Amino acid sequence: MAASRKPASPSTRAQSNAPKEQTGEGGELHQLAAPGGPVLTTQQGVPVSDDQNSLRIGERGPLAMEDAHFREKIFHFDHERIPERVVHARGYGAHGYFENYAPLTDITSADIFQRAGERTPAFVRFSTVAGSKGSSDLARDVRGFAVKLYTKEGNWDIVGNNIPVFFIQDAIKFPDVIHSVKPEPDREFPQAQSAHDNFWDFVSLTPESTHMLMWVMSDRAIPRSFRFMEGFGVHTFRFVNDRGESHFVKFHWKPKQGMQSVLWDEAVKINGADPDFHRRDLWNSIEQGDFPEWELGVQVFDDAFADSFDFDVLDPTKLIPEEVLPITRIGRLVLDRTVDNFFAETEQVAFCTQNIVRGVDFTNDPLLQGRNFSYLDTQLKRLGSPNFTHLPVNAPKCPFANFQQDGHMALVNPVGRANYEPNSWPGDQRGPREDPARGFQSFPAEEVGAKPRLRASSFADHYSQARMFFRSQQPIEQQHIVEAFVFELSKVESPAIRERMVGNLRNVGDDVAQLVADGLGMTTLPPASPTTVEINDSLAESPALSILANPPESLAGRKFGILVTDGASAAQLNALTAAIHDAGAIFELIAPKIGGATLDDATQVAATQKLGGGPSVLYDAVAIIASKLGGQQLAAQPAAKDFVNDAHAHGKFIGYTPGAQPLFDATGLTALMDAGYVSLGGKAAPKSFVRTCAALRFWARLVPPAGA
Ligand code: HDE
Repeated sequence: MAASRKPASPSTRAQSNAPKEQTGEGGELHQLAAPGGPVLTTQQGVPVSDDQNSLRIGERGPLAMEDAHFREKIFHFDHERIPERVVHARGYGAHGYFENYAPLTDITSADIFQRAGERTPAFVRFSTVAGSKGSSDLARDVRGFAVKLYTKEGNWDIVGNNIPVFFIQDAIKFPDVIHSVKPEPDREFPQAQSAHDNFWDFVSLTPESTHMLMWVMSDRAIPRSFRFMEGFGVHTFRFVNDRGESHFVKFHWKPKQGMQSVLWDEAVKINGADPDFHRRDLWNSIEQGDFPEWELGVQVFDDAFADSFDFDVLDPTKLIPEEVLPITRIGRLVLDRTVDNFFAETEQVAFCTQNIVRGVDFTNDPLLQGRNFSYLDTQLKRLGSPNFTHLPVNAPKCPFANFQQDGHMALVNPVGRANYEPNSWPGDQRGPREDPARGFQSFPAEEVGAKPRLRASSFADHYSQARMFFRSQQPIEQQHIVEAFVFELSKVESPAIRERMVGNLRNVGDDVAQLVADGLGMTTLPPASPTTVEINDSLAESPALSILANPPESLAGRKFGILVTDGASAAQLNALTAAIHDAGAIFELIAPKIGGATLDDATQVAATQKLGGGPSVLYDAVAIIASKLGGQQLAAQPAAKDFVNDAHAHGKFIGYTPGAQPLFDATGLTALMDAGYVSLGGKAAPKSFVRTCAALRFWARLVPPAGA
């Protein structure tokens, strides 16, 4: 795998000045500038002689106001923050490119789709929705999947999520759903959690959220990595071709790495062990040259399909099953460059749903229409100036020119006399003009009707697809959904809210409602909530909606945790790491001490984690390569016991050498060892262990015995 390379940072703290020594008042040496390195200066370029002490009157006296360096430094520090995003505050971005497979001229005039093999630069930001900027990555939540494509005819933002439907049907309810999920306003907790009264109060009173709730309670809401999740444009958009013909289109991002999620107990523990689990994973994989990749898929359809489909294609609480309308893969998105500066790029990137290009257009999805107001508005608040488009991450990479001018921090300042058009100034003084041939065209959809404030009757079915989603899951996935409802509703203090939610779930299915009610200790099943339309029970299952029904093709990109001790077999360790490498996976060594271990052939291996700092929840599979003495010592260490206990409880594959036996004895696991435990003895064993791990979990261990 080739290592990634970053181009030199466009801006730098370094100026080319002579080397310099800085000394404090008493002549004490604080810092030696590297030979040829930069001199520290103020923002005005004045070299600083002492950055350790402020100017004062007398040795122990007050500070002097005239200390401009001190005041400038503190002033700037005081203003380092910009408002965090009101939603999707916690996120992580990376650069890459989109590569188009084949010309789509028939269907869209979008320039990006006109030529086979052409690459368009891209920036992607993944996020959680509810938590603050510093919250943990493994919150149960929807993930944002926002893609900015710097096309030759302007920037196109596909601001999507990892779930293809949404909580609400009308943008006017967005402040309500978000207020309800955020920390409660009087107490400002819980952080980054939907498991509290306000959220469940709102959603139980908002039946249109039921389909989305099924997704959010499913494993989709606790992805193993950004790399292992799907993305969706959610709304129905339009593709418009050169002849002005429109087709409807839905966008999908399909991860080449396959889908994978963690278990809820793992999520909770990962949040403690590594709150940056997802961002670290993305950063590391790109830095290691293992570039994450998604294919862009489209479902393209016409009015006739829209009219015949079971639901309104403008309703963002509905999806079109792949089995009903297949997805065509039209290109790939590759992330191959980490950011140079988190603030400049990931924090200041401004996605706007209204950023579309010629060949793409909106539909009347009321959520999309509302978003088109919100995003521009929010960027002005966050970035503080209409000139946020001048920031490098937001600026188009194609030429751009207009007569907009001035404002805070204008970085692009046109020269010349004309700042209006039409004008009669000659030649290059006249400035830009429209291009009727290549300019953006809105599809001239016909719109007629009165101006009511209402919800279309075609949006009224809130349960049929929720039921279809549940039925499309594998039994273990259904079990996880039920457990998530039980967990979340158990955090709800008000019994009336719990009952109302179970009443809604009865419309998804009495089976799921009963299981949740049992989990909550309800003695009777509350009555089903009233529905305005009949639930369509004949929707076919959609296997594409299940993660487990669509396992990854390989182990590539997965991570092993290998616990080693002093005296462990070098041959076994080397055979295992070679097999992991061959599978395109990676590993970390965990040792009782961070200094590493001395193997039986006297080689010294460095550890990535100290035992306790690298719990098994951070890995997809684990192995214990221990000497006899090493295993006995591990058996006395709580962190080693947690390592194997958790690996067992989470259905992980566990490779082991005979030295690990005392640890299994000490934890009581010896009696529970199943086919998910693989002995690493024997020449072919490491390879076959790694092959076994491709199943990602030994699911049989997690399925409760029948009748339990
Ligand atoms: Fe957003 N959303 N949203 N949203 N959204 C924002 O814009 C909003 C919705 C999504 O990484 C905000 O820049 C309204 C659906 C992503 O920077 C804000 C409605 C979907 C991101 C906003 C929705 C999304 C945002 C906050 C209801 C999936 C993060 C900061 C109509 C299709 C982008 C910002 C990033 C961010 C408003 C619903 C996805 C306030 C009013 C549906 C991925 O403008």
